Amino acid sequence: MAMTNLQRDTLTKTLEVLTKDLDVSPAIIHLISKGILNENDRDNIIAKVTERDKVVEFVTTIKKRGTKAYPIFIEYLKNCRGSEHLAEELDKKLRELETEGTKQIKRWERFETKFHSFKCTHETISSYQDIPEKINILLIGKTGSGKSATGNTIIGSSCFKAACSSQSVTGTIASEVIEEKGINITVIDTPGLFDTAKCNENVTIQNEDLMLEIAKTMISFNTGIHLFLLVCSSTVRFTKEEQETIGAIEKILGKEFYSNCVVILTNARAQFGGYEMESLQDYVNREIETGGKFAELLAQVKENIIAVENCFDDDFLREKQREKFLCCLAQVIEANKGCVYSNELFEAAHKRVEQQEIERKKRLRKEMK
Ligand SMILES: Nc1nc2c(ncn2[C@@H]2O[C@H](COP(=O)(O)OP(=O)(O)O)[C@@H](O)[C@H]2O)c(=O)[nH]1
Ligand SMILES: [Mg+2]
Repeated sequence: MAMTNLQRDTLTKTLEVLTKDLDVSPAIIHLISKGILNENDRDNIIAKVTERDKVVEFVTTIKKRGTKAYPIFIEYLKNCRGSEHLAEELDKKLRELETEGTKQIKRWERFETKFHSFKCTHETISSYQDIPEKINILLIGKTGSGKSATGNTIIGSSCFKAACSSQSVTGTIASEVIEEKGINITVIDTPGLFDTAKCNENVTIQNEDLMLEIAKTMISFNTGIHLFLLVCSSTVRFTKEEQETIGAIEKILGKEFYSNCVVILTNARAQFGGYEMESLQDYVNREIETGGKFAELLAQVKENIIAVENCFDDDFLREKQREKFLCCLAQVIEANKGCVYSNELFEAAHKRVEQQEIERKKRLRKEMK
């Protein structure tokens, strides 16, 4: 079994003191006698020119030698005259990292219970057996809702440009592909749709042009869309503008899109993250009880809703959230039994947009007469 992350991190964090005080030759002999290192390893270590580089090579090598390597090395340090303090340093650092790790896990668990309203049957996406090997995810929503940032959370790096202002950064449709534990995930980011729900003629044309472009792009993907992520900011009230945005999306894509739709509430930390704040589940329950427009949307998407924090400044939280987020998405895809928003549906959407365009021109001609 591989050395644990905790053991490896301890060695990394104590490398400085090891390079100063470790006498590497007797340590190599001891670890060879215990079957941790071999002659080849010794030659590689000794071949390094400086003492410092020898220690670095030694530590790098034992990190790859399984869980037993660590306790055997510590035991050696404890029993080797003049190296006892190194054993103490490593013990101290390991305990420090352990406490830190426990704290981080607790912190994540608190966010996890707050951000998620449905249970996942597995803890990693690769455990979902009944999902396709290729998954297409399309991000839609208003500019500034956090589509690009959500795309980055899914991909796990800053591939999509997220804005610092409310201006739309994604000028055209952008897509990124990652391979996640044997599953190919394509994330498609779109420019701000329906930025203003005033629905004046220009905005309508912009939206329709964009939907045409999306439909065309989708038709070029031969597997259709598994998930539409309808991105809304959790800190922005679900106003008439939000409703109209969704209404306009529905008008173009058809009601069928709800079957593959998950509502994503961004900026989750500000809305649900605090100790005293309500959880996403409480929020959903409250909305359903009140029975407004948001409750209608929740019913349409079968209460598939996830809160996400795209701006965690902590790698651990980012990774944990990403893992969980991917599981939630896999869970929805599995529950959908692989059903996709197909190319045929996109073609129908495409035709609807074209038809709307013809009617708009007719209307304009009439008005000009
Ligand atoms: N604090 C916080 N800021 C976010 C979150 N998601 C997006 N943002 C910020 O909101 C702004 C708009 O995000 P962006 O992804 O560009 O929105 P888009 O126009 O829908 O693509 C950017 O400044 C993001 O950094 C989030 O979950 N938390
Ligand atoms: Mg964007």
